[in-house]
This record gives sequence, C-alpha cells and structure tokens, in this order.
Amino acid sequence: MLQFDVVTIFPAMFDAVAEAGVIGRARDKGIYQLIAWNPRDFAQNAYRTVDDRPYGGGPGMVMMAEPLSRAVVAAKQRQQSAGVRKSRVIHLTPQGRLLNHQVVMELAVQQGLVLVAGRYEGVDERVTREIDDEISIGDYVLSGGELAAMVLIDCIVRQLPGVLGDADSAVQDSFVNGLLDCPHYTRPETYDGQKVPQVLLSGNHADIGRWRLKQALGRTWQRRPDLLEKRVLSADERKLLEEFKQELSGV
Ligand code: 6GU
Repeated sequence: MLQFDVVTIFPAMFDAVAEAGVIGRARDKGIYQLIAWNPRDFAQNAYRTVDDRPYGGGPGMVMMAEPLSRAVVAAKQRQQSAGVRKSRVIHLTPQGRLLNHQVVMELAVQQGLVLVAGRYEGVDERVTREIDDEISIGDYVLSGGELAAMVLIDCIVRQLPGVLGDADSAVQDSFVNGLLDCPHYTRPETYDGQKVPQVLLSGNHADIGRWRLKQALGRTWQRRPDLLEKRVLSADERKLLEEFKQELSGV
C-alpha cells in the first residue's frame, strides 16, 4: 500500500480526493492511504502561528520553518511505523521541476510520499533540509501547494496496479507513448449532421488501430509539436503522419 502524508494547513481540502471517482475507490480498496498533518498542531505558541513577515520586508507572509519541519518529521515517523523504509519528501512549489508522465512513473514506484503544501508567499528556505524533491505542476501560480498535491496524488494513484480496470487501463493514456490521444466517438452514429469516421464502424481492428495511431500522430503534430521533437518516429509512424498531412490538405 502506497503511503501518502500531506502537510497542509487546509487538511479538509483533501477530502475531495478521498471521495471522488476511481481515486476514492482505490482508497476504499486499500491501494493507498492518505493522512493529513496540520503544521498548526506543531506550532509553539498559543495562537498556533505558522507564518510570519518576511525578513527584508515586502508583501505577504512566509511559512515558518519549525512547525512545518516538525509536521514533516511526524509524517515520516508515521510512514516508518507503517513499514515504509524510505519516505520521499516532496515540496510542491512553482520553483520545482515540472511534473510530467515520466516524473509520475518515478514517484508511483515509491513506498511512501510526504507532500508538503506551502501557502502564503512561500516557506522559510531552511525547511529544505527536510525536502528531497521540489515539484511544480505548471508555469502559473496557485494560492497554495494543496491543489498541486492533489494533482500529484491523482495521477500517481491511477497508475497503481488494480486502480483502473483492463478496459480503461492507464497503458492507453495520452503521454504514455509520447503522443496525444486520438479522437473518440460513441452513439449515435450521426450527431448534428456529423458522422462517426467509417473505419470505426468497420470491425477491422488492424485498420482501426492504424487510424487511431494516425490521428494521435496528427493531433500531436498540430497541437504539441514539442512532443514530436522529443520522440523518435518509426518508419510506419512517419508514413501515417504523412498520410494525415496529405488528408488534411485535401489530396
Ligand atoms: Cl506546486 N504550487 C503553487 N503554489 N503554484 C503552482 C505550483 C505549485 N505548480 C504550479 N503552480
């Protein structure tokens, strides 16, 4: 069972993860466990202060090192008691390395993850002693690391064995093969004057497979050329992409 411990001053935000869809069901099935730790419970004064003004001045508040560090230590101790040999402590921050499918797979094989969600303008730099890794979910700023931590939990959990059925196996996801997904259709056969591509009704699975790969290649070329540059295309794939371009130009 994968152990998640989250350090957050808003533990209730994580109820959303536990309740919804496949990720909620995976928790019910005992595939992972998620425990939240509130740094306020580790604060030193009667006001349970966890933030203070930045040295050097400027706007906003900074999360204090001590309550945060103590919460991380408690989380790591809990994971040890749960049998985790080496917890990985991840600070969610816009300054971290960008999350992608490769990073998700790297984290999905860990035994225990401690996710530190900062709030305010940031956390005291001296907490870094407790941190193994810093991750960002994109080049924009969230009000706190909580939503980023939930994104991380969601995409890690759906990769764990037994979470998705064979039918919607994660192996078929976009990005797994370095491409965007192909278009999908369901009934009715004609909607608003638009027909389902004939090949999908043909029952010829080889043809359908080739059509889907062609669409995936074409859409990636149109929308995310950066992904294609990072990926080597086989001779077959190059041919399919050429066909896509030709069909697009109406030949
Ligand atoms: Cl991990 N945290 C915050 N606060 N903002 C973000 C982010 C993380 N990733 C992208 N934006």
